[in-house]
Amino acid sequence: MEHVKVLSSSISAFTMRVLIGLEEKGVKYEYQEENLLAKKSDLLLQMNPVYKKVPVLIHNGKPICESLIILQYIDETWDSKPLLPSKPYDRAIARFWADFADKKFFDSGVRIVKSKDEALEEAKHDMLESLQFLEGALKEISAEGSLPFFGGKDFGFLDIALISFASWFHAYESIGNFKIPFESEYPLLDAWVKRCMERDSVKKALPPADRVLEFALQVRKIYDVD
Ligand code: GS8
Repeated sequence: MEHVKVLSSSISAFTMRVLIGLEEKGVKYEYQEENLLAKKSDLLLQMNPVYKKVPVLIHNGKPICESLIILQYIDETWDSKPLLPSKPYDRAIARFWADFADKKFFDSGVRIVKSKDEALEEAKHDMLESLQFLEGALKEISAEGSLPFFGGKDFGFLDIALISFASWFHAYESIGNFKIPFESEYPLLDAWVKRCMERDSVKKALPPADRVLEFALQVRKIYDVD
């Protein structure tokens, strides 16, 4: 009997990727919540001794770490319904933008949560710039919006990698005291977010926006930002 366990945090966009991936593939799993602001479990430290972070996927006792690597592992292991595109070029592009989201978009989000004044304004500017790049990527991949997803006609790897961050938009906007101009500036992303939110896998994995904000405010307090 196969056993799948996820070491998780409900507010972690990285963890949400893994949950959506498993759900899309119809894989049953055991869920273990980690309290990131308190003591990490011995199991997490043992399974991810390098980074000590969630998510970790434990498959038949063996750990896999790093959300994008886990998502690719899920895709290769349960290959009924592919998440990555079939052509090498399309796969490379999907991986490129997922990596971009982690390096650029996520980084600006962390800076919004942990900064104020000039640094906060800079972080907000960088986030809007990242969204502009993603709007352009979606325009290209979706043939000007005629296909519904970053995966083209199907919801796939890059959709999963990106949609998890939508759960943090409210926190970024509240802390940054600004409104991300989705409708006017990023209309394709706006429609795409709404479309993804209708999927059961996404609905199930994404936490309520106010819970994420509460967590972000706790982080801000710990870092003594204000
Ligand atoms: C990032 C995981 C991560 O930052 C991935 O899996 O893709 N590159 C990795 N996990 C955070 C929670 S989400 O912000 C985490 O576990 N933090 C605990 C800590 O830093 O101690």
